[in-house]
Order: sequence, then structure tokens, then C-alpha cells
Amino acid sequence: MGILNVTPDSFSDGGRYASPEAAVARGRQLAAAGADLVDVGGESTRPGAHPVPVDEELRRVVPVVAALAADGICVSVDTRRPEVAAAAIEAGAEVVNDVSGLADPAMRRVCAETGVGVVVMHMRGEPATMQDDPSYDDVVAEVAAFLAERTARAEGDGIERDRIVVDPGIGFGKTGEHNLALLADLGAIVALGHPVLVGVSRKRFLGAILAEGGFERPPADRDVASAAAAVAAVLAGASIVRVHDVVVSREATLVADAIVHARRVKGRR
Ligand code: HH2
Repeated sequence: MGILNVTPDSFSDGGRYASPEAAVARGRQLAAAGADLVDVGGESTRPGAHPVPVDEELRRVVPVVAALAADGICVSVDTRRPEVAAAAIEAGAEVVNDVSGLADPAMRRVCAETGVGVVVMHMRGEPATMQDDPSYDDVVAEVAAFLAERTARAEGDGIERDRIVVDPGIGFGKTGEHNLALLADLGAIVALGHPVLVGVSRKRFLGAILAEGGFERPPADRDVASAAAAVAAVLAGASIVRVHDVVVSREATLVADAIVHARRVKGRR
């Protein structure tokens, strides 16, 4: 999944693709580089970000979704708002990526009625405050329980099980240690029985690991670290990785995927 932030303030690429023309060109580039789907978002959910008005989110997202879908590119829309999801689906989006885990019943209704794929992500709190001292007794068990509850609710509201992907929400109300625990124990999320999406690309905890090892790297220089984390996620059973640099992560995860496949084939012998 290639990341396309049509925003002025995203943490690593804010402002680069804020005009529709630049965004569409970037979306085409991501697809050409090997992204199986392009995730179009019009609201930053970085720590400390505040919500944008719904009209503004619609204005940013819909023309870009329409242009990419018209090219035959599989598009997901990264939104928490049912109005934006509905308009994006109308414009051709095939997947709704909701960082609130389909919290809004109206969002579940839109997804149920339109038959799209959904990504149900775990977030503790809201982006504006989620990094203010997040704490868990057992982060892996609590995130898994949250995702089990939200996917059951989605199914209860008419979203078929095979349309649901889950995501532990790396960096959303979590310390670096929480993020690493979730990646180390991703099997507990895979065991829920849904395809797992992991979004680690350029995130702060990678910057902290690099800094500790003597490498000060701003977000745009964390693509090797991002690919390493993506490989770890694939080896642990993730099916989709959400990335800024598609080429680097695609090459790295192709190798990881081949290893996972060889392991499964051997297991059957
Ligand atoms: N991370 C971000 C946004 N959307 N969606 C899913 N499913 N999983 C994630 O981990 C995830 C996500 C945050 O990253 P980014 O889009 O790069 O930045 P921003 O929120 O500042 O636009």
C-alpha cells in the first residue's frame, strides 16, 4: 500500500502533494513502482494533529481518488468520516482505511452498504493527545482484544468477514516499546484470522532506534529502516505494508515473502 497524503501537514511528506495535480502524479508513480493499492488521505493523523473540516477533506481527497480510479488503480481512502468515505467510494475507491477502527456507526453503514474492503485499525485516544503518556498492562493482548471486538461489531453490522483487514496501529497511542512489542508478537494479531496491515513507514520509533545507534535521520531518510520493519512484519505474517517508498519496501518484502512461502511449502512436506 503506497501512501499518498494530500495534506499540508503530514509528518514526512506534508505539502509535497497538496495540489490535486501533484497528488495524482504521485499516485500514478506509486502504482507504477509496484504498489498494489494507493492510500489517499486528506487529514494528517500524526501525533498532535487536529481534525480538518469535512468540506476541506472532501475537497482534497475526492478529485484525486476519481483520477486514480479512472486509471484503473486500486485506491483506498484513509478517513474517519463517513461522508468522505461515501464520496470517495462514489469516485471509485475500493477500500476504506479507518484509523478509528470503524468507531462511527454511520461509517460501518457506508461500508456495509457499498461492499468495499475495510481496514480496522487500533488507536488509543485521538491524534491530538494520543502520545500523552500512553499506557497498557499488556499492549499486545489489549490491541488484539480491541480488534476482535471491532471486527465482530463490523460483521454484526453487515460487513462480511472476508472484507475486513486489521491493523495494530503502530504509533497511534503507543510508545516505542509498545510498537516493538506489537511487531515482535504480531502473531497474536495474525491469529485473529484476518489479513494484517502494518504501517511503520518513517515513524518516530524508527528514528529513535536509529538515533540510539548513532544515526540521526529525519523522516524522509528512514526508508531503509522502514523496509527492515516491513520485512519483520511480513516474516511475522503481515499481508499488507503501508509505505512511503514503494520501491525499497517492495523489493525488501518480495524477499521476505519468498522466505515465508518456502517455510510454508517445507512445512507441508
Ligand atoms: N499511519 C498513518 C496514517 N494512516 N493507516 C493505517 N491503516 N495504518 C497506519 O499505521 C497509518 C494509517 C500515519 O502516517 P502518515 O500517513 O505517513 O502521516 P500523517 O498521518 O501525518 O498524514
